[in-house]
Formats: sequence, structure tokens, C-alpha cells
Amino acid sequence: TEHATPMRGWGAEALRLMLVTDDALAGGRPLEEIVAAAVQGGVSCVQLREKHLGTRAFVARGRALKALLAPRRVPLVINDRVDVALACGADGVHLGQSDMAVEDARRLLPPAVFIGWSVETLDDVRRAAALPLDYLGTSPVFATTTKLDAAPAWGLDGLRAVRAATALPLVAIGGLHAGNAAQVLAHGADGIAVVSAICSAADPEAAARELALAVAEGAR
Ligand code: TZP
Ligand code: MG
Repeated sequence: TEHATPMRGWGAEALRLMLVTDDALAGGRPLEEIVAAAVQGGVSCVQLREKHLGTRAFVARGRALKALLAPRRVPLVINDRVDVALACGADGVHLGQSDMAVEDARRLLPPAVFIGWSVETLDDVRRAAALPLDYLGTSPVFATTTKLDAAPAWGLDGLRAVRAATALPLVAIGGLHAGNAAQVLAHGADGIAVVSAICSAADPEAAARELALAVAEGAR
């Protein structure tokens, strides 16, 4: 396996503030609008997460987001689906413990496409060392109502233990907002991923700007 990481050229800074989309929280607003506003506010990466969309619509939405993000030099990550990522020319794929095996995804994807993996236990983190991965997501760090089947929360001590067990870039997810972002970075995360803090916000641009500021403060 190649070791072209960190993030295959994007750099771990691209993980500073990841927007993970959730159409259900958009309240009827077009997702593209929320993503554009969030990018304007300073998100460094966008993960398209579609649990209910059919394949064709998923690809179409990925393609639309890619066209929006590429000129702004913001990487697009596709959740769960390697085929969708390939079809829409995404920059990365995010896989969970029950998705396609990381080795298989690596075999299918071009070398430029990075792979992230959700870790829910320290065993997952140890196994990650032998896999062709570009970053890890600690899922979830705090309790969240956005993902109903989330594993038990890592907590800040758990996050610190993950940091100690891997050299891979680490993005924290679950219950994160501007008020706890700095704390999470202080416990070893390279960045944060948020759903509701942006998708549920009345003003997604302002929300992203506040988060980007909190993350920048925490990274100093
Ligand atoms: N994976 C782990 S927690 C989570 C996902 C997709 C949802 C996080 O949502 P929120 O609203 O940022 O807590
Ligand atoms: Mg998944």
C-alpha cells in the first residue's frame, strides 16, 4: 500500500472543520445553499452523507457539490459509498465499521482519493495501523441525537487515548459546537466534524464562521 498521505496532498488542515451534511436538518432549504454558505463561512471540507437517497440521486448531488467545491479548493468526501465517490469524482471517502473493507476501497479508488475511517473502540484504532488509511474519525466524541445508532461516546479522555494510539490525522465528531471545539483540539483532534451545528443553524454561514474561529483558536 502507498503512503502518499497526509490526505494525499490536501494536508491535515483540510480536516480542521468538516461539514457533514444532513438533508433532514435542512428544513426544506436546498442542501447546496447550506453547503455554499458554510464554505463561505470557512468550512475546510464537506462530507456528503445521504442515508436515504437512491444511487442515481446520490451521484447527481455529489457531482453538484463537487462543482461547487472544486473552484474553492475544498475537498468533497462521500460517506459510505465508494461507487458514488468514483462516479462523482470525489476527493475522499468516509467509511464506517460496517461499510466496504478499507483494503477493498483502496484497491478500487485512484491513488489521489483519500480514505477516512470511523473508529468506535481502541481495537478499531489498533487495527487502523495496518490499513491503508488517511485519517480517522472518533465517533462519537460526545452524545448526539443526530446519529441514532451511534456507538458509546469516547469522551475527552477517550479522545486522548485514541490520539496516543495512532499517528493518523484525527477528526472528532459527535455533539460538537463552537463552545467545545477548542477543548476537543486540546485533547488531540486535528479538527472537528459537525452536522447539526451548521445544518440546523438559521444562518449556516455565521455558524461556520464561529466554528472556524473556535477551531483556529484551539489549534494555536
Ligand atoms: N457519526 C458519529 S456522530 C455523528 C455521525 C455522523 C453525528 C454528529 O452529529 P452532530 O449533530 O454534529 O452531533
Ligand atoms: Mg457508514
